[in-house]
Amino acid sequence: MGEGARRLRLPTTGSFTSPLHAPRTAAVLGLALGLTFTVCFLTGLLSHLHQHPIGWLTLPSRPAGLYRLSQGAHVITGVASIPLLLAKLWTVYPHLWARPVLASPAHALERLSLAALVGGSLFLLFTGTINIAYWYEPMRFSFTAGHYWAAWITMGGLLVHVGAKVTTTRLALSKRSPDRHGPAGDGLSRRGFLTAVGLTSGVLVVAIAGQTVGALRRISVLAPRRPDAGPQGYPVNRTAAQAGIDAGGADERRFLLSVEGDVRRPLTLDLAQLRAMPQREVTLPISCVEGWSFSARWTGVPVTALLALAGAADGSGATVESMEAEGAYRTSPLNRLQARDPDTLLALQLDGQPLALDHGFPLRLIAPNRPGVQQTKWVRRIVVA
Ligand code: HEM
Ligand SMILES: Nc1nc2c(c(=O)[nH]1)N[C@H]1C(S)=C(S)[C@@H](COP(=O)(O)O)O[C@H]1N2
Ligand SMILES: [Mo]
Repeated sequence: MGEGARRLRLPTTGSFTSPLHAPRTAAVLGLALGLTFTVCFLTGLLSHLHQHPIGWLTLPSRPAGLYRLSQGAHVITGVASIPLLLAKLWTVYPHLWARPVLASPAHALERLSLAALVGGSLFLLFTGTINIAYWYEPMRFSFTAGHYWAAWITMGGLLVHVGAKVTTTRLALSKRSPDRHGPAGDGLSRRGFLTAVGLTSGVLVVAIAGQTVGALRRISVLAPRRPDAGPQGYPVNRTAAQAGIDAGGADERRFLLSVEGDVRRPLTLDLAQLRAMPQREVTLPISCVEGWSFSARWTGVPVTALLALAGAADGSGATVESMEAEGAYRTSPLNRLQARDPDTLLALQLDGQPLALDHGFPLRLIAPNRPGVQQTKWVRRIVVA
């Protein structure tokens, strides 16, 4: 090895003299990544809490558009992180040649945390990206479980890394920093490099944000979903055909909704009876966990009215069930705040027209501040708990 290394002339950290590898460049990129990862982590945790509710924490049904904003921000800041992370790794890779490899137990711990940080970051950005691109083959594991645990591991690594680098970062960014202007090399300047990285992130953001920001939909060439393309002018995630629902299954004349469980008067209502009840109109978004969303006008029967009619106790929650035979989106929970919100509807209409079969005809749930996966389509039963 000694002979080989001498012949190959391995570099040392000192062989890299460009200001693009200097601590100041790493510090600027590190701060940007610290910000985007913190946004991703907090918005990701919120999404997790919606889908894995914990007993003592009842999520509010307001503000109505909060989940839309939060999950939209998750995917946008996540995508913006891709060029930032690649640039950061390139800036600091000369440290791979630092010797000795492990100087002390503390140093070994710091290296271990870096493995968690770098591995976890690459894993999160990769799995997140292929998920929103509908490329599932490389994932032989549950996306949410893998992505969720990787987020904790990454943020743990990030915390140790921030602790280890806070002094260096302060110094590198201060006015007195020796590498403030860097050695005047003849290559790309630090400012040029950081501008190029920032612009790449900006272009990616504009290219994807149209899946949730309507004004950008025409220029967002990478947006997996357009907010205006689909039946009735809105996108669909799983179609009725994919969910195994045919027009026969959703037959108007045979359709019956039941409200049962912990109620004094179990109900069975047909469509004529539902249409005869007082109707409410709300403007609410569908906000998919994948970050795309659209807002629309929905008309239907408030769930509170049905619960009152059935004699459910105040403060009950409920499970909403689809006529879909199986699948992860067949049912969704309404906590007591969501069940009691006057805007939580079983919708019969979208923008004044009967729902298209793909949007959940004859009856779908629409409720404020909720992930799209919980806006159950083809609703057949409400079970009060
Ligand atoms: C390109 C970057 C990223 C994309 C496109 C992305 C995408 C997604 C998507 C689509 C979900 C929803 C999964 C579902 O409920 O089915 C999600 C959840 C989540 N993401 Fe990301 N993500 C990215 C980066 C990150 C990063 C950097 C972090 C943490 C620092 C993170 C943490 C989380 C967490 C904690 C969840 C919740 C998982 C759960 O519900 O159990 N993500 N992400
Ligand atoms: N029964 C049922 N409901 C469902 C789904 C489904 O596959 N089956 N997909 C969910 C998902 S993931 C989203 S984002 C929204 C999308 O609603 P849309 O298809 O009307 O746009 O419906 C939700 N409701
Ligand atoms: Mo979704």
